[in-house]
Parts: sequence; C-alpha cells; structure tokens
Amino acid sequence: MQAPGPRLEESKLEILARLADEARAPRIAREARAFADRVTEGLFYLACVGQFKRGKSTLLNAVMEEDQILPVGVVPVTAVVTVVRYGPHRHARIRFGGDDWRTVEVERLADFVTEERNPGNRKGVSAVELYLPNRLLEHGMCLVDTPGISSTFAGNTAVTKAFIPHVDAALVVLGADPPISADELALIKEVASQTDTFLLVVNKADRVAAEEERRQARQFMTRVLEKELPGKTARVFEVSAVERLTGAGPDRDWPALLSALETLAEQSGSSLVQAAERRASSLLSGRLRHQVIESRDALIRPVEDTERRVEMLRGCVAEAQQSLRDLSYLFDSEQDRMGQAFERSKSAFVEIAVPEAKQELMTTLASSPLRGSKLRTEAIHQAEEISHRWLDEWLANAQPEAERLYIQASKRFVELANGFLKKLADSGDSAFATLPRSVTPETGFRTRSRLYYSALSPLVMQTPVGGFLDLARSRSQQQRALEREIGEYLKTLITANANRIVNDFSDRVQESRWRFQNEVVCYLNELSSTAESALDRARHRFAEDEASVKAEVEELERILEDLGQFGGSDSR
Ligand SMILES: Nc1nc2c(ncn2[C@@H]2O[C@H](COP(=O)(O)OP(=O)(O)OP(=O)(O)O)[C@@H](O)[C@H]2O)c(=O)[nH]1
Ligand SMILES: [Mg+2]
Repeated sequence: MQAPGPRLEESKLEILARLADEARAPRIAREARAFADRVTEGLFYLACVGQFKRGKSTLLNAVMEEDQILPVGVVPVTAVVTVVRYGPHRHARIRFGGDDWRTVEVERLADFVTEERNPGNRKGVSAVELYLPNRLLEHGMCLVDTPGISSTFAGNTAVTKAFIPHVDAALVVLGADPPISADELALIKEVASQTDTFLLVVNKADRVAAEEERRQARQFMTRVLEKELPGKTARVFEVSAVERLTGAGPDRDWPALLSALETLAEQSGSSLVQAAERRASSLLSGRLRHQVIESRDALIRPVEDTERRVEMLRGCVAEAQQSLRDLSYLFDSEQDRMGQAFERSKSAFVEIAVPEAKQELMTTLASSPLRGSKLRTEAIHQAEEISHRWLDEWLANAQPEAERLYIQASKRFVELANGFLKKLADSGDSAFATLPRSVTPETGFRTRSRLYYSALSPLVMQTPVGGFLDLARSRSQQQRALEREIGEYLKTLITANANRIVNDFSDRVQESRWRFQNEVVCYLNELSSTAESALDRARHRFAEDEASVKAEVEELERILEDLGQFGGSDSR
C-alpha cells in the first residue's frame, strides 16, 4: 500500500495523527487529533489543580460569576475533568469512551462529574465540556476543573495526574491553613516541570481571621517555593471564593487575580497554544515511535524470538512485582524501626521540653505587670511562642537524623531497584532505553528527603475558656490558675504537634514508596502490552504470505522515516 505523503497544510499534530492511523495506533491517533483540534481552535487549558477540598470548583464558579455551575461540596466532589470554554450560549456536552459527544443539560453535570453520582467514573465519561458566554473565555482560554489529589478516592488523584500533560497553565489552589502539604508541593513541582505559567491561589482566607497568621502562612509558602522551584516565580493571590460568591467580606487579592487572568487570556494564548503543540508532538511521537519499532521488529525476527521477548517482558513485570513485594516486607520492618527511633526521639524531647517550657511560662507570667484578661491573653500568646520555639529547636536536630534514617532505610530498596534496572539495560533491548539508568534516594523517593511541616495545628490553638473567672481572682490567684490551665494548654501544643510531626514523617515515607512502585510497574506493563500487540499483528501477517510481511515492514519503515521529522532518538 502506498501511503500518501505529508500534505502541505497539515499541522505537525495532524501528521502525527495520520501516521498513528497508518501504524494502527488508534489511541495515539485520537490523542493527537484532540490536541490538533485544540491548537486549530486556539484553545489553551488553565487547569485548576490542588488537594481535595481546597475549593477549586468554588473558585472557578466565582471566577465565572456562576453560583454552583460546577458541583461543590463538603466531601470530595469532583471526579471527572471538566473543561469550561467559550460558547455563545450555555450548554454542556459529554463523551463516553471513544463515542460521539452527547449534549446534556448544564443542571445535570453533577450526574456525570461527581464522586457521589458517578463513583470512580463508573459511567465511563471520557470528557466533559461546559460552554459559557463569558468574556474571559472569548480568546481561547479554557478553565479546567480537576479532581482533588490525596483524598481517600485514589482514582481522583490518578485522573488529575493523567491530565497533567494537557496542562498549559495552572491555577494551583492551596488552603490558608495548613500552608502547604507534601503532596501539594509535589504537584506544584510536576506542573512547574512543564509550564512556567502558574498562579498560586491561597483560598479560604476567611477561615483565618488573624492577619498575622495569614502573613506567616504566605511567608512560609513563598520560602518553600523559592527553595523548591529556584528560578521560577509564581504570583500568590490570597482570596476567599465563598466571600466572592456571596458578596460578603473584603476583596482581598480578588481584583489582582482577575486582572492576572484577563492578561493571561488576552496576551499569552498563542504562546501557550504553541507550547502545547510542541509538548504533545514530542510526547506522542515518542510513544508512536516505540510502538512502530516494536511492530517492525516483530516482523523481521523469527516469531519465536518475539514470543520469547514477550515472555521476557512479562517476566520482567512479574519479577518487578515480586521483588517489590519482597522488598515490601524488608521496607516495612525498616519503616517500623525508623518510626520507633523517631518516636523515641519525640518522647525524649517531650519529657524534657514540657516541664522546662512550663517553667519558662511561669517565669514570664511572674514578671509580667499585666492582670485580668490582658494577663490571660499574654499567657496564651507566650504558650504558643514557647511551644513554637521548643518544637523548632527539636526539629532542627531531629530532622537531619530523620533524613539520615530515611536514606538508610531506602538504601537497600534503591540498591535492589538499581540492580533490576541494570539487568534490563544490559539486555541491550531498545525498549529499555528510556528507563532511568538508576535511582537514588532522591529520585527514587520522589517526595524529597526534606520535610516540611505546616504551621502548628490550629486544632489545639483554641483559646482555653475560663476568662470570666479571672475577674473574681486576685493577681496571685489568677497567676496560679493560669499556670495550671495554660500550662496544660502548652503541654497539648507540644505533644500534639510533636505527634503530628512523627505522623507526617511516616506518611511521607509511605507515599514515596508507593509512587516509586507504581511508576516502575506501570512502565513495564506498558512495554509488555505494546510487545504483545506487536506479536499479535506479526502473527496475522505471518499467517498471510511473505509479500504481505514485506509490505508491512516497508510501511513501518516509512512511518519511522516520517517520524524522523519529530526529532527524538534514532529509530534504527
Ligand atoms: N470558608 C470557605 N469555604 C470555602 C471556600 N471555598 C470553598 N469553600 C468550601 O469548601 C468546600 C469544598 O469546596 P469545593 O469547591 O467543592 O472544593 P474542591 O477543591 O473542588 O473539592 P474536590 O473537587 O473534592 O477536590 C465547600 O464546602 C465549599 O463551600 C472559601 O473561600 N471559604
Ligand atoms: Mg471540585
């Protein structure tokens, strides 16, 4: 079969889609066409991403000045990605799998995009588009609502992660408290690795009444980002989406946020669309090249060789799973040991810190000239200051120790993983060329070895009651009462936060492990399924005649040659 050559008017993505059709890679063809359509229409995606329940959907509703058009709620809500784009009249359409689009009433969106009504996307929704006659969207900017990460619904995290390659610009929504979590940081880094255009929105500012607390949270966030994303600048906007929708409360950074969105919509569209085209071309051409090589090689070597290869790849997947299972036990015990060591360090700290911190509090109160409610407020303030100081000091010592333990525990895991990767690399198989050469505790355990702690938990910051009794007490009676009450409060602050730090640490180790396992196994699974389908195709050809095999090899060679224009690794 003589395939038509590239037509002059074809865009790169259209060429790619055509080559994918010719190579019978329908998924890649579909993805390339979807990207090509987007580029032709000049659409770019500003994705609203973040941890579950940060108020992403509410924020987009507020930006659109639409109350509840995107479903929101107190439990994890959004389960399916929803693209909000310009349309002369309000309407919505939905696609199931690879089927055609179906128009649905805007009011029925919740039936398809929410965890409650479409749990784990049981209905098989593959795309949702909401058209609104909104000025902000007129120039091609699309706002994308994504499911929140890190909730108990792991599927929601996976949906958002799978959408990341489509993100042209990001609106990262963080909470006013705690300032930033490990998962959020990892998400920001992932987004930042593919776009420089991201805005950080600190939502629910109405929840934190004290300006000082909000200022500290902002400062902390900026410090973390400067350190983690050197050279990148992200503007931080502090808002309350709910206040905006209800019209109550101050403007905060809302006007600045809207103006940043307007500027983005009007000025950055074409460069973001071009960047999307480049990203998609490189990603999809790489995947297609791999599939074509696999198919061609299956035709030019004896079928037994390909069968052996498929067996080898299946074996690799099984071996990877087995060694990860074996390592699991090993790591479990390392993790236990680590947990116990950290727990011991914490207990020793609490034992020393609590009485000494209480003593400090008493000395401060004794020398204070204040009395009545002023003395009480001062005592609470001092308890918070003192506990902060003690916890900070402990962390400064414990953190390097925790990191040392963490690297030590992961060492064996990393060694085994590296042994496995080396074996694959030594097999000389081209499919493994894109696997990482080796992992280190840093790259293998993605969630970094630096630990971050959010500000002290507000749960234990509640002001103790009893202030009214102060009125009836003498100065010394009041001081004794405060020593007792606020002393207890101080103890709670120290112990609760120390526990929180220990839990935070083990969560992070667990998460790093899970990510690494998932990545390796998913990657190998994909390699093995590509090889299997190449084998199937080869078998069909072999069942025909030699001429048919030859024609197919030539066709695949030509596709590879055409793929050369997309750059990337040499296909031979
Ligand atoms: N106080 C306050 N509550 C807010 C604000 N924004 C959102 N909320 C509330 O937070 C809850 C979660 O809001 P959603 O918009 O559903 O959050 P989401 O991030 O889209 O959640 P998922 O889709 O589950 O990830 C709802 O009860 C909202 O009313 C805000 O600015 N202030
Ligand atoms: Mg939502």
